[in-house]
Amino acid sequence: MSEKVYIIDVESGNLQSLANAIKYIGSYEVVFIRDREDFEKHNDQITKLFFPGVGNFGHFVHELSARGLNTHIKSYIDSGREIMGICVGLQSFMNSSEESPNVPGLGLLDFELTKFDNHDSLYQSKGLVKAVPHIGWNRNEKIFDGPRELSSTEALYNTNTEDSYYFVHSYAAILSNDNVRAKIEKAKKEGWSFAIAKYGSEEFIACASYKNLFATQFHPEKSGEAGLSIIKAFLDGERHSSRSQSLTANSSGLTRRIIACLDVRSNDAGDLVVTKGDQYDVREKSDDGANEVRNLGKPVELATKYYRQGADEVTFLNITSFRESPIKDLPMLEVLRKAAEKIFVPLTVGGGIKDLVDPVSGELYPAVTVADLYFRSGADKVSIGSDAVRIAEEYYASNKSKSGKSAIEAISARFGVQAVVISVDPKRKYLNDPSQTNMAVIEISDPEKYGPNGEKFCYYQVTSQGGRKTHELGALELCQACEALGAGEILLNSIDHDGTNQGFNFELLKQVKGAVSIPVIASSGAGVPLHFKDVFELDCGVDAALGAGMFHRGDYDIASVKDYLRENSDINVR
Ligand code: 1PR
Repeated sequence: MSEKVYIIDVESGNLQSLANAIKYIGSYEVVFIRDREDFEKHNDQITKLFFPGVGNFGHFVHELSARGLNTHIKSYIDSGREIMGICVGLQSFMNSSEESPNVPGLGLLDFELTKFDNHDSLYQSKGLVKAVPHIGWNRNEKIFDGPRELSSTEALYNTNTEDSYYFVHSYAAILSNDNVRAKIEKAKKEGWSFAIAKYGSEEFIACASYKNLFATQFHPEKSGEAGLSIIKAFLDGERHSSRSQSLTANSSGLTRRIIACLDVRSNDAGDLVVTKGDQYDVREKSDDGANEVRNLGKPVELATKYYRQGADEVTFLNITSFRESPIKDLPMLEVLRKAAEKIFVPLTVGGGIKDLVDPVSGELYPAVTVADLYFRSGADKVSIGSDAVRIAEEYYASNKSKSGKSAIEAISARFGVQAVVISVDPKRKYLNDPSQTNMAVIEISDPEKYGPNGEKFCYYQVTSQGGRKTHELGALELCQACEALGAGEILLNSIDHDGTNQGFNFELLKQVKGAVSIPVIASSGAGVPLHFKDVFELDCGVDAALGAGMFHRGDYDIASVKDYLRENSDINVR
């Protein structure tokens, strides 16, 4: 009979991935504990409890107490049984968070969580702004078992200083001053173990452990094989482990992410396929006029292949979902569910995230419900395209006031800013004179790049509905509005570069990256590994880069792009 493992579920995000990871590791049965009654029903049998959370600290802690779970969790810990906290789970063990003033945490650790600082001297010295949230793969700088620092061949529940793990958070227990450092030293003497990681020049607690309690700020269930081995060590009760030799470590710090993107839609036979357009046109040009949708393979198969090749994230864009309700779009949910059973890196899904009215019943499904459906199927982030344009237009029309009701605000309030990506589909619009628009204009420096009529200026005009509808709004203005409303990341496409294999759009990337302080993913135009080197060496500090066609056609695989970066640059990759 399979052993039962329990997960606290206060509906704060993608818990399916954790359940999938546990089932992948061994023959475990996963039971979700949603409230006090569930806890009381199973209490006597629980010996391994996972305590995961994403999103807003206050919302999470409030849900724990509203569901009558906080006192049960505390007495469970006091009873000496094993518990593993993840992300906001770890955070809730602290006293409080700047994110939600006046909301007390469980108070097991005497720290206050604070927000990472955009104005970090390490970034400023290179003329950059540090993107917050801290999203991506990072390493532990040091691990302490009590006061003793572990060597590079030792590990705490397999957590070591050489593998990279997936972090996604804006707040942390940051070692900001002597007072906080003194608290860490005191806790170490009392028997607490800590892993310390670094974002820019800010050190923070990446793991904490005391007797039967172990907690990580990163997501082991999203950290590939390295993360799965941590969950396994916890399940096996292996607190101390050692490696026969140390691994070949990456250079220190946050890595640049390589993302594989799969544009998914139904072909003319009704099958869900991965497709890829040239400047958003996904139909083959054929002499017989059939012009079928380009079919590059099956979504789950391709995504799994990219995971095995070392993709840091996988993005699915349901490129025609604006025509139909995703509530009815069950094949796409099935794609996500199946992908999440085998892929243990972050999954993003986009397409049709907005308030929806069911065409048959007339019932309203708010965007947050649509997003919840995707999170429950295994997504870690949702990407909003067309609706973000509408929301930004409303934001400017109302003199930058926030209604609190838009999809961006509602989803980030419930699931955290890190869960909301904005997918931008801009197209270059040439201008003779900057006064022709109110948008921020770029002066084109290279005469060879002047417009067809010698235009020396341009701006990037946003589109919606897969490039079909243009709007009197610039990419920069769209991204700034979305950041103000609570978006956590920008996926910056370029219709001009999409499918051209000529490299990323530097002009656009520099303009947008210089105007926001959330991470920006470069997208559109990658054709060879050199293009990734070029975009990461760009002086604006792009956080991640995405490729589609070059991977789908098999021109290059993800591992060969990373090998190329390791061999030909100082760019840090996982
Ligand atoms: O508007 O919220 O329903 O979301 C729809 C989503 O589908 C948006 O994210 C939009 O970008 C995307 N989309 C809609 N139509 C298309 C199309 O191609 N006809 N795909 C489309 C956009 C662009 C990139 C692509 C990169 C890299 N795909 O994601 O993967 O350009 O390509 P490359 O490396 O081959 O150059 P909503």
